[in-house]
Amino acid sequence: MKVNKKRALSLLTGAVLGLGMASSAYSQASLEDVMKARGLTQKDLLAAAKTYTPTGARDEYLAFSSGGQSGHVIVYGIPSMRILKYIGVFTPEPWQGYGFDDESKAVLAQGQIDGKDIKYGDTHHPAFSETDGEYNGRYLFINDKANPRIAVIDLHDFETKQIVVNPFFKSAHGGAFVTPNTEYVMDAAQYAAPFEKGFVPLEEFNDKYRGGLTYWKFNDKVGRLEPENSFTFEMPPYSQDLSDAGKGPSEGWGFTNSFCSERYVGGIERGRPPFEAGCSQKDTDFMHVTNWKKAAELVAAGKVKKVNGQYLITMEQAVKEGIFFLIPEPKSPHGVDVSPDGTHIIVSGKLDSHAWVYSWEKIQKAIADKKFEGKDPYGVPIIAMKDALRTQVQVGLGPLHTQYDSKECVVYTSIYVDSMVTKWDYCEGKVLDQLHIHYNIGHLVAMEGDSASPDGKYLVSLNKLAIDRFNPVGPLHPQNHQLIDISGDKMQLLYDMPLPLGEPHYVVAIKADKLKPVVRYKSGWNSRADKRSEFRTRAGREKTVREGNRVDVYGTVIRSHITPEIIEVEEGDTVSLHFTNLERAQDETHGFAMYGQNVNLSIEPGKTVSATFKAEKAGVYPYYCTEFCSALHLEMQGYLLVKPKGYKAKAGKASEGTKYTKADFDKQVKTNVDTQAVIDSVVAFITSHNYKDFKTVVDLVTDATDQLGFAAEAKKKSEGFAAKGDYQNATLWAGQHWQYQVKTADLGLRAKTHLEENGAKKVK
Ligand code: K7E
Ligand code: CUA
Repeated sequence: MKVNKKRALSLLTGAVLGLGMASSAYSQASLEDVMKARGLTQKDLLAAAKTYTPTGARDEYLAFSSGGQSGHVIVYGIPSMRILKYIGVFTPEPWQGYGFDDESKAVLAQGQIDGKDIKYGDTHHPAFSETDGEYNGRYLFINDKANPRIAVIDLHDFETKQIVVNPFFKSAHGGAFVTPNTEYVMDAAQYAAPFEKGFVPLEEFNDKYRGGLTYWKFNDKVGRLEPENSFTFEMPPYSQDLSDAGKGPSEGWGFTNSFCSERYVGGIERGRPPFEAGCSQKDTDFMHVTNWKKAAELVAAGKVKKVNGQYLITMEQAVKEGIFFLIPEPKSPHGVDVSPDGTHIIVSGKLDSHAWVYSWEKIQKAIADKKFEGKDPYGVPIIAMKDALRTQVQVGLGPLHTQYDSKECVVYTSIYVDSMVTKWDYCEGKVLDQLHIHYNIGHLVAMEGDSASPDGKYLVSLNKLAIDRFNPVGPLHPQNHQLIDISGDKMQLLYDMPLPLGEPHYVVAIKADKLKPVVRYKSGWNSRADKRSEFRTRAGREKTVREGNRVDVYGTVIRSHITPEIIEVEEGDTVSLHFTNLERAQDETHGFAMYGQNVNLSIEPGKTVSATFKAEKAGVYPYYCTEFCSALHLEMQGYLLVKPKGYKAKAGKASEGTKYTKADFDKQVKTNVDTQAVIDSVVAFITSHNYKDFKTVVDLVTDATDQLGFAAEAKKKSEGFAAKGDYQNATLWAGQHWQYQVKTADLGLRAKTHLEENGAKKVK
């Protein structure tokens, strides 16, 4: 221990004197040597220069990717393609303590179906909240296709706050898509099913099975969806697919396509042709056009009935009110994408090599003139294709999704079967460029591509197969996101990024400077409920409260101790731990893990989290901090002692390892005086420079001042014990004084280095 202290101190001193590690081991190789050795071409170098992001530099865009079956959202930077975060959404995620603390368990519990915990989600489409059709950087929504749910992620802390379950559907693919001012989040069903719970035979498919489209009401002020103010359009059992909201002239309307308007019911094992045959017989399916503004007015006027706690607009009512229409669209379509100006809608059919461009002006006119070519079997008016279509463009085999460029009329469509991206002009109706990708592209995303003013610049191709692109890692391959430069006339493939976490279907990308996430919570914050926690605890106010068989521990964590360090309960007690992170410093998260109780918390600065469990078995349960938060992180530990019922402690003193004398105390005090000299010299350096011009340094100085305050308290305690001749406690508190000094010095040195590296000026 003594050796450690000396060594640590000498390192601190060395750093103060500028005796840092020598950095002389520069590689002598030239650029040409490296290119030769690694077999790189000029083109590779150009691509590298466009994506390489030097140490410490940041990305221009942040991409939010669905995590597919993982139920998560993946955040990465563009153009570096560096992964920054996995956000736990529909699935527990231990690093964030998501699904382990009481607060986040409550969020996941909102996603239960018929009382059952659903432990995964099949996430498909993330969508940003919008103001006037522009991403506002406040919220992200994402759907779960398998269990028809939508989650709300607050981008002020990148945490999932809410999960809602669709009260009618049994699957939902056509979400999440937001209206231009985030009034509603669209979510369309996929596989038709009865709206009621319980059994309905397939023989009644046409009559009792239904598709639909829910418009989830979003309350922007509190950042939550309001199921009680949301409404659903009942739709024919046509396997509704993707959706998109109108903008500009088409604002107030929504568009949803479908892929099995044949209403085929399979049964391959009964000798019937499979779904894939029966669902692709007709030459066209239907685009569904809905008027959500008028629907909202009907709801507000009390004209819509509530079913299952939500407004349900029946097909009959929708037809009668003139807010629901169908338009033929190419066979087995997939994407339906409204242009940034809201004047056109592009739909691609997987089994048609054309992209179809619809004109909102024509559709609107047909609706106004009540010009329909007929009705479907459910009485929904059908607008003739010729009365809605502007043009069809041959783009390649298996077109899926379309993204809009910043340049007018220019779009990019993913071509699944041909494994390529087709760049084309939908006004002129001609193909501009094609780029082969690897392999079988699904969605693609352009920067701010779903907004009213896309940025263009980069395109990411979300490929379904990776095959031979990466080092083999077994039969299950990673996904491959390919970065493409679209700033010029010709697309250029820049980079491959493997994504090993489910199959991401869609990504949305936002300008990074639109996001303003916090670095710490207000003290004692319940982040999931967005309010101060009733269990928040301040320094020095830690306590344990027993009420019958329930024990509530109000604790705190700070570098480098957990308070309390010893918790005693009785077998059979229900234990509820509540920990508040007292840190104000950036990135000083503490974890909390306990043996055998499934307790695993992430406690970011300011946060209060709880973990409730039953101490079923008598025993000893060590706990500790899981984040390497400081030099004495390993010592950030404690014991839960679960005593057998009726246990009586034996008389006698607790035995400890080492006894301390006055000589030990004096030695520690001398160390502390030396350390203080180091701190003083660092402080002198900092204050003699214009440190207030550096936000990072100001934060570090604030944190260091906090630590120094704790150091002063420990010093006082140590001196108090010394005055009473209790050198055991005096020495230990003097040691604690030194711990705080070391943290202070560490922060001070980080501040000093920052000033040196960033050209701070002397002010004296
Ligand atoms: Cu094409 Cu769910 Cu949008 Cu997959 S979906 S690719
Ligand atoms: Cu706190 Cu390690």
